[in-house]
Order: sequence, then C-alpha cells, then structure tokens
Amino acid sequence: MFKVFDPRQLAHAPALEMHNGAWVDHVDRPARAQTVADRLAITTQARDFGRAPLQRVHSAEYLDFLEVVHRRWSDAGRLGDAVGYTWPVVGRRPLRLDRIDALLGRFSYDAGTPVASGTWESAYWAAQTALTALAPLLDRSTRTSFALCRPPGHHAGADYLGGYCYLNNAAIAARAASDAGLARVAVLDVDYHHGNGTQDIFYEDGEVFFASIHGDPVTEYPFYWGHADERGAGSGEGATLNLPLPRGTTLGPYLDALDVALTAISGFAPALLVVSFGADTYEGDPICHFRIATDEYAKLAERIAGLGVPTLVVMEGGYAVDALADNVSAFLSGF
Ligand code: SP5
Ligand code: ZN
Repeated sequence: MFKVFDPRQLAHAPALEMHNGAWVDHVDRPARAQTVADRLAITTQARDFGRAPLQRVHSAEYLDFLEVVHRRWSDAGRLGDAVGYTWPVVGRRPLRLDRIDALLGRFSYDAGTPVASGTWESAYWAAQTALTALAPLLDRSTRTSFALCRPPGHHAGADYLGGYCYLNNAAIAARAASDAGLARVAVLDVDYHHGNGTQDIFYEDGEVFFASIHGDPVTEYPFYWGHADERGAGSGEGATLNLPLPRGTTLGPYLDALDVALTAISGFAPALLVVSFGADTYEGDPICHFRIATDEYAKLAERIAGLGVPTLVVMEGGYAVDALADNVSAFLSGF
C-alpha cells in the first residue's frame, strides 16, 4: 500500500472549540496525525499540485478567505484563533461584507472550527497529501493508497468550513480523478459524522456517487444533513445514499449498513473508490457513540476491499489518540 504523510499538517493547532456552551480544549490535536505517521513509518511527503485542483472543488473567494483570514484577524487586533460568532441564516441575502466577523460567518457554519495561525498551511498540505496519494492509483502503479490527512475534510463544502474541516481532501481527490478521465468515482464515508461537505459538493453530480454511514443526525452532529431522504438532485438524483444509524451501534448492524452501501456502489461500477475513513466509530472515542472495536476495523476494510475497486483511503476523524494508531493500522491491514 502506498502511504503519504506531510509534517506541514502539524502546524494546525487550534486551541479551543465551543461545546455545549463552553470553550473546551480542541480535540483535533497535532498528535492525532503524528501517532499514526509514527506507527506506519510513513516517509513519503506530499508533492505540490498547486491551487488549481483545490479550486475545482472550492470557490476562489473561499480559498482567498481561508488563506488570509488569520492575518486579517490579527490585523483587527484580535488574539488567538479566528472564529465567527454571527452567521447568516439560510436564505438571508448574500451580502459581500468586509468586516472580519461577517466574513467568518459567511464562510463557516459552526464554532468548533477556528482558524489558527498554521491552519492554511496544514489544510493546503492535507489536500496535497490526498492528491499525492491519488497519483499512483491514476497511473495504476498501486491498487490501494492511504492519505494521512489532517485537518480532516469531509465537513468542508465548496465555500464553507466546519466540523474541524477547511478543505475537502476526499472531494478534491475525487474531482481530480474525474478530471483525469475516470468516468465514475464513488466516495464511501465511514466517519462517525455525516460528510455534509462532500455530499453538498457532489449533490447534483451524477458522475460521483456518495454513500455515508453515520450517527443519525436527528441526535448527532451535523444535524442538518445526512437524513435518509437526502438522495441527490438533478442529474445527481439517486447518486447520494445516506444510512444513518443510532447511538450504540455495534459491528453487526454496522456491517449490514456497509453491505447496503457496497451493493449500491457496486451497481454504480466506479473506476475508483475514495474512502473517507474516520476512526471515531471506535467504542472508546471521546466524542462519538458507536461501538466498533479495534480488531473489527480489519473486517470493515475486508468488506470494502471485496469490491475489487482501486481505493484511496483518506483520513478523517478519530479522537481517541491513544488508540488511533492501532485502529488505523487495523483498518489498513484489512486491504
Ligand atoms: C471530522 C470530524 O470527525 N469532525 C467532527 C466534528 C464534530 N464537532 C462537533 C462535536 C462537538 C464535540 N466537542 C467535544 C469536545 C469535548 N472535549
Ligand atoms: Zn467524525
């Protein structure tokens, strides 16, 4: 398996996130990526594919914002990480305001995703990590590739950040693969949380199939996406599949949902599979509520590998730092 990790992803170190009405220590610590990189002994760093593949997914205005927002925040005399506190309700007219707080509101949807001084650098190299891991799949020199991305990406949309995500690494790789000539690409999202950013990006796109298994958004973050009746629109109608599961879900029912997703993906006959892999389905995760055990991750991966489709695994969430390297390495062993 080809594996990529870039240490520039460690520059992102947000201090706090808003949780249940209080500012608490942010759970996306640099140690998350470092522990996995150490365990897998990854030595391949990212190549630089530039900004063009990012702009195939994200708007130029959003990328400009993300690149300068922390400097703008500091220039405005603010300390620490940049974070919004006012959001335009869906349906408000799209005012192009320049006030730093209005910009943060316009390009974000939650208060758990601050922009720290190193955020742009790390998000940029996370996207390049995904693109670097994609390259040997495109030239067919590998069948399976792993992109150790941090910050994660699946909550980031074309023009918004949220859910600890800034650039949608999996979507950028999927779009680059279709641009390289692959007719159909499937994204399978097995992070605990619904991949709302990826869903939004491909919602009206019939060339990219999106399937997600996640905590039921009736009770779980991000609440406003991921319900079973969201099935895509326009030429993408039927190319989005949401399989929400209740808190407490164990391996058996999880595998049943996985089989439903894999059957649908198989019917779509993709030339490439992108797996948004979150290890936050782990029974010991501090912020999630499924009950997958470490050794069970190999079983999930074996089922996915059974598709027989070239696969790019992109790292998303997973917050039990002490168990993360074990969980990721168990998952990758299943391929
Ligand atoms: C990529 C990913 O897994 N993003 C998850 C974003 C979830 N954010 C909202 C959940 C709030 C939990 N905050 C808990 C902090 C406790 N110290
Ligand atoms: Zn997650």
